[in-house]
Amino acid sequence: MNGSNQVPPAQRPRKIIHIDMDAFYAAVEQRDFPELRGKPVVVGGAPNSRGVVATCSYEARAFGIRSAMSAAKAYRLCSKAVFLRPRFEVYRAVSTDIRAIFQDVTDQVEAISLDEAYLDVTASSLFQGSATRMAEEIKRRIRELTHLTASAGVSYNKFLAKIASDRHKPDGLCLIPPEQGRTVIAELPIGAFHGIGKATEAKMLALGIHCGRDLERLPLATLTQQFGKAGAYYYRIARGIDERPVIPNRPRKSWGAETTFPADLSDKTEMREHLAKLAEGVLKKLARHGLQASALTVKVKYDDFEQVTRARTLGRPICETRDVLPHLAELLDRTEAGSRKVRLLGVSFSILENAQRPVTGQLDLFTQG
Ligand code: DCP
Ligand code: MG
Repeated sequence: MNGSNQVPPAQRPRKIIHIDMDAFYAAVEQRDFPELRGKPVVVGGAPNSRGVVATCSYEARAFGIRSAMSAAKAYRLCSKAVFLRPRFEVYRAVSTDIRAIFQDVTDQVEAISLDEAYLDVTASSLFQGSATRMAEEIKRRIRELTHLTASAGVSYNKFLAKIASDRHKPDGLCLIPPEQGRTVIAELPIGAFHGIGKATEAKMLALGIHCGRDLERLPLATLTQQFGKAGAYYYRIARGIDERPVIPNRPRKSWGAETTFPADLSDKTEMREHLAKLAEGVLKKLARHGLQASALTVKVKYDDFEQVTRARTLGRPICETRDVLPHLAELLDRTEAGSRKVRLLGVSFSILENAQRPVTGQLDLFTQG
């Protein structure tokens, strides 16, 4: 092999993908309530409250409504917007689904929030190592599984991958290759730098720094003098250097689901059915993550809000819902459910291990088509 143009791994640029869902909470609401599609939708506090906007649909953004704005101001900007309270359980469920998709690509996943994650795919050989095609596939699978769109950015570090995912929103895919990194940063308005907040932006503008190019002109000493420790970060970012690693989130030790009922339950058969449904949902999720559990916990909240849990370890992996049904029933029997009314039931599975699954099971998702 001719080694002359082979770059040693440590110097080879990394391949980082940043994924960010579009108008996340609002898009989930428009998905679940089709009558909201095409309309300005604001998710957050009530317009007549002191609450704030968590997010809003793109239609609402056209009126100038933004995240973190007071709901009252959002109402002034667009009184015909539909104002909704957030449904966090639904957003969390979507988040779990998209994280499972990321895990199919690599275990080097750092989730930043419910709707946002960085993936380091440098070592991944899927699609002959094409990070752009991996990002396309992730977007396709997110759409298929959740009926929502995500935007993806591909670059050689976290800073640029995030800039890239923002560029072609919504439903965007943008690659910033190493040779373009510095140009993109040079042209970037200073307020668009992630990590530069409103106060720093104002200070930079006062110093005559309007874009990346202006920032790059300043010597390190001036930057640290003006901005302290952050100065060194700005100095490097201005040159397209960001060595922050993708730090995979620690695996969770347990997974669960619970339901609060609109009316308290007193019938145990009904309770067992609910537990079975909850267990089935969680087991499906575990399977998608390639995980198996060997212990389960049932949670019961009585109508007076007192809460108890009952747990059991089965010395073997749990795969099928039908295997856990007798245990769910037994755990429920060890509570006072039935003689006391129940307002909430929950099931969680713990002691997770990676399921033995064939490697091709993972690759299949990507080799077709
Ligand atoms: N969020 C929030 N409060 C904020 C910002 C965001 O509660 N100040 C929530 C609501 C968003 C979600 O986090 O839906 C994701 O935040 P993003 O910044 O990614 O915003 P969106 O996904 O809503 O829109 P975009 O399409 O710009 O990513
Ligand atoms: Mg988003």
